[in-house]
Amino acid sequence: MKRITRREFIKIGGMAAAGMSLTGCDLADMSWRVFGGGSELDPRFGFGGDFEVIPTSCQICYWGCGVHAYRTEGRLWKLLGNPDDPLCAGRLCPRGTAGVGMLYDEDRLKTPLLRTENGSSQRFDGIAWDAALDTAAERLGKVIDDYGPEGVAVITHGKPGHFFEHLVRAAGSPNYSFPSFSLCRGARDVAYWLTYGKDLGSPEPTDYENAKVLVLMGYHLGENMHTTQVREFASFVRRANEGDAKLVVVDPRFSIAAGKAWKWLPIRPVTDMALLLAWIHVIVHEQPEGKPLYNVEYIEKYAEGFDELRENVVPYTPEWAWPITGIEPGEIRAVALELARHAPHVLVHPGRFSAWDGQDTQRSRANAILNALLGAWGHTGGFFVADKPSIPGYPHPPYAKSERGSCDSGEYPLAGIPSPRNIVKTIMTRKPYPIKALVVCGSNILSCLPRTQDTIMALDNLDFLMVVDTMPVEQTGYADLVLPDCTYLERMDEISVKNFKQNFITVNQPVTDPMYESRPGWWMAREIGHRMGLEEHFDWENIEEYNETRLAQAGLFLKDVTEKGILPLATGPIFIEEGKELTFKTPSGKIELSSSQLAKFGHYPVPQFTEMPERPQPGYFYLAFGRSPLMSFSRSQNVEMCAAVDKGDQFWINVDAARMLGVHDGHEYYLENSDGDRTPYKVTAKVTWGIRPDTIYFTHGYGHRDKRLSVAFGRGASDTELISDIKTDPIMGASGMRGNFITVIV
Ligand SMILES: Nc1nc2c(c(=O)[nH]1)N[C@H]1C(S)=C(S)[C@@H](COP(=O)(O)OP(=O)(O)OC[C@H]3O[C@@H](n4cnc5c(=O)[nH]c(N)nc54)[C@H](O)[C@@H]3O)O[C@H]1N2
Ligand SMILES: Nc1nc2c(c(=O)[nH]1)N[C@H]1C(S)=C(S)[C@@H](COP(=O)(O)OP(=O)(O)OC[C@H]3O[C@@H](n4cnc5c(=O)[nH]c(N)nc54)[C@H](O)[C@@H]3O)O[C@H]1N2
Ligand code: SF4
Ligand SMILES: [Mo]
Repeated sequence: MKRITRREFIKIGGMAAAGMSLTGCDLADMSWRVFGGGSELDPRFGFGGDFEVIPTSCQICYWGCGVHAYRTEGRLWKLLGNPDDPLCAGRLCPRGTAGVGMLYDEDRLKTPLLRTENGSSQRFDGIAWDAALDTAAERLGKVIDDYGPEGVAVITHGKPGHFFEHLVRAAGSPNYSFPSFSLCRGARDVAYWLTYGKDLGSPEPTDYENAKVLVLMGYHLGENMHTTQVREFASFVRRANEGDAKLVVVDPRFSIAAGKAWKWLPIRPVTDMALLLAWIHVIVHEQPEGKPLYNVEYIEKYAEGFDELRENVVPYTPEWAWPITGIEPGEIRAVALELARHAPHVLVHPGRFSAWDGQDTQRSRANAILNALLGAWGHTGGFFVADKPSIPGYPHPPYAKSERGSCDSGEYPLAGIPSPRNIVKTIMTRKPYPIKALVVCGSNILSCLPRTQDTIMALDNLDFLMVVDTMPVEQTGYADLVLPDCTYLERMDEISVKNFKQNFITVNQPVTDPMYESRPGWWMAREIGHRMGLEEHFDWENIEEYNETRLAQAGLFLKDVTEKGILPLATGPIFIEEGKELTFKTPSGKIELSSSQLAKFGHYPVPQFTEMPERPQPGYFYLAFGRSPLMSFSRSQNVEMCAAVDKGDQFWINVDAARMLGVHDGHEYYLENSDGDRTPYKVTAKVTWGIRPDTIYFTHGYGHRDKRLSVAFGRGASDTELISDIKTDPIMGASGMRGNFITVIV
């Protein structure tokens, strides 16, 4: 990775000791707390310990499961699922349980840190909060004076990032961005919004618990660990084992889910669009039993654009798709027939991580269209349609309109917000205008953004980089100011209004006081806002008042949420079978099989297939990546309990491919992409038949380089550092990350 000169990466040795004491924290006896409590000690099963139980909500990923935190002698002992929570129904995933380890992680950021120059070297000094907040306000204010409000940008994910987004927008900048959009599910959500007038959001409104046929395409449930989905999936698999349902898994790798499947279709990577189009072709053009396979009544009642769609997919036969995808026509037809036979109680899962190959909105459109042809939207076993609860936002004054617009506003009118990648590009190129200050909160931009080398170069162009984080992840080493957020277990955040089968409100609340000198992000944003003269936008005293005010607008009280951690809301019917009337907020008021919006903006209104022009050279492989069940993105690798169990720091390679290259199971190797970017550490080979010979797989979030992360440092590879070839979606700017080829250095 290219190192820079001006913004020197500050290593552990460069950190001054001031303010680094371990105030109020005794970590010596932590291990028994993490490892010791077996289920026989679980207070829920009768252990008579002296515990307080605090209902809160997990923020290790953004599913936001309800948690019961068990506290004893002022310390957190255990985290269990809140049985009243409609999402987790009382069971957390392993990452959620490991929140104890995050709270008591000794490597946490402990005090505000300021970059200082000392002759030719730079270092961090621990500074007091007042000085840190003054510095933040002054440096952000200076960039606004010199370059206008658009010169400040923010990249955030989850809570409390929202308050920093608010800070930057209150200051007049439209440059706020989330990795959860254009690096994750944005393309899928735009596609569903174009098709049904409603995005899928999170949690997804899928009902595979009741599906008769479930198709997972690049969606590796069981490794991808959102609790609700795994629970529903387990119940689906039970039915499948009893012969009542069928699972189809499309994945170049024999995933956990593939192991439960009726059919595993090991597709050639990034050719899923061809498979979807072939399924659509069969469903609208073939009549093996003498009648149409699509849901004629449903399409006539709810959809428009069918003729244009039918015309469009004439060439996309299973025979056409076979050489592209590697999946035989008989297999393609068998799945299409099974779907049609059980429609509308079927689901071709829309997936979540959809930033693949530059045709992501169109591929997700093909998925949305296929589901519409089967009538899945609104039916049990397909998608439920729960109206969103209306809890107004905080009534702060409107944001000033930016004259210049966001840094990519002209480019992707259907996206609504700029992509993090375009913020980085703008910082690098100063086009259309300079961005000179960046705030990062709750996102790890060196792990989530492809072309790490660009990101690091861009950081060097900034006058001010402020990172709000809990851990000394590598990006903090490039910051001018590092602000230590407390963990979700030490603070309250903004309420979450969840739109699910049962709508509800939840909130996280402190289980312990903030450790060390850490403080809640909402407090930092408010303090900085006041120092920047934005008091009108921060006219609340604290987070409780903020939440109270929001809830009062809907006649609700915060204590009703904090008491049980969950406040159920009226939901109404969610399936056609229950009397749900379907309406669609598309321009035509119908499901748009042919999208008028896409046509308006000069895109194909119906999906077309464009093959990725490159294929791997001999000795190179498609780079596939995914989740480890024990890890949340790049954020739990330093939790000892997760690291002790996880085998995510391995790469999968096919037996034949390994033999060809001379790679041996269990041995360690460097990985390198076709641009010569190499992993900094060796990674262990897992030689297996469970992956296509043209593909290498490993899990995302590894390859931490900062020595201050004593557990994570030096383990595994970073997929991000190997992704140099970004395939940008022309419709909404997703940064497609599945277009790179890699090899093993033997
Ligand atoms: N444990 C855990 N669970 C999580 C998260 C986490 O960090 N940890 N994060 C959550 C979030 S935000 C998201 S977005 C989701 C992401 O989870 P998913 O939406 O499931 O996405 P990925 O993790 O990218 O999926 C990887 C799967 O796709 C396969 N794959 C790779 N290339 C292709 C291809 O071209 N075609 C097909 N058909 N398959 C391919 C891989 O082999 C792998 O099995 O997970 C969520 N759940
Ligand atoms: N190469 C590659 N890139 C990807 C993906 C991939 O699979 N491969 N997945 C994509 C997807 S689906 C997503 S959703 C994004 C996720 O991208 P990010 O949201 O950037 O995810 P993380 O890597 O977990 O980074 C979270 C950061 O927040 C910090 N943090 C944790 N808790 C707190 C807190 O309470 N407060 C504050 N202030 N900080 C906290 C962590 O220490 C970490 O530095 O990445 C995307 N990028
Ligand atoms: S799925 Fe796991 S990590 Fe995510 S919120 Fe739920 S318990 Fe926490
Ligand atoms: Mo994501």
